[in-house]
Amino acid sequence: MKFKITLIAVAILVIMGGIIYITSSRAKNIDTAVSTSSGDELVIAQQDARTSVKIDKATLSKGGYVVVRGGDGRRIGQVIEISQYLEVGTAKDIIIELGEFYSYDEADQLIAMIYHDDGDRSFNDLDQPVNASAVFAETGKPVLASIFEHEVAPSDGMGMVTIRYTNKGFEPTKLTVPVGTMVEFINQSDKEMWVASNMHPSHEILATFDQFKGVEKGQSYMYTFDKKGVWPYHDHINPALEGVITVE
Ligand SMILES: [Cu+2]
Repeated sequence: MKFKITLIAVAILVIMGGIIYITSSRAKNIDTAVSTSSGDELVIAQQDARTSVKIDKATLSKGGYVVVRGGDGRRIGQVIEISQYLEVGTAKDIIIELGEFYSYDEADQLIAMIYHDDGDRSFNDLDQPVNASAVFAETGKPVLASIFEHEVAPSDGMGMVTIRYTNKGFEPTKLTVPVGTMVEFINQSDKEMWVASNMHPSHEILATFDQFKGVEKGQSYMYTFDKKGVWPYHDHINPALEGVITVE
């Protein structure tokens, strides 16, 4: 009799333990689901943002980056600088140095926003911007959704110019364009193409002019030249193949 009662008591304890375990692991799953559905957020205090941008708090629902981009108040501009890879969760006090190649302009309105990594932990054009996370770096105020609608439009009536990348290299190799021109590099070669600003391998002459990865035949890379100057570039995979774009 005593043995039976003990057995029943043990059975009850095991069942209750199982129920508690299942309930708590379910609760965990629910938490995960909530945090991945959205919840990306950037918190920034008012600042000068001339040489660096300080992010007080970044909450990412997926691993990724905080990216600083240019902007003129009407549309989003180039990527200027990116943070290191950030894990899911909240990171505090991230300082993004804009680098010596960024020169402050009164008209600039820098925008900080979260990008979700595509899984390779290196920043490239497969990474998805979280537009709703975008804030102006100087004020910390949110960026209106309408600004993103103009993101891919070529600048102010200027046309798009195409450079072909063939097995012989870039054609034309020398090109002069007005400031604000979008240039499309199309890979028509049998190899991968990775367009990047000189000097190889650091690419610092025009640091934002960098494809950040190689693409196959048929794919292209677009870049808007919004800084005047002479910008030599090369294929990062085959650096002997070079070209130069003069922006006037
Ligand atoms: Cu290179």
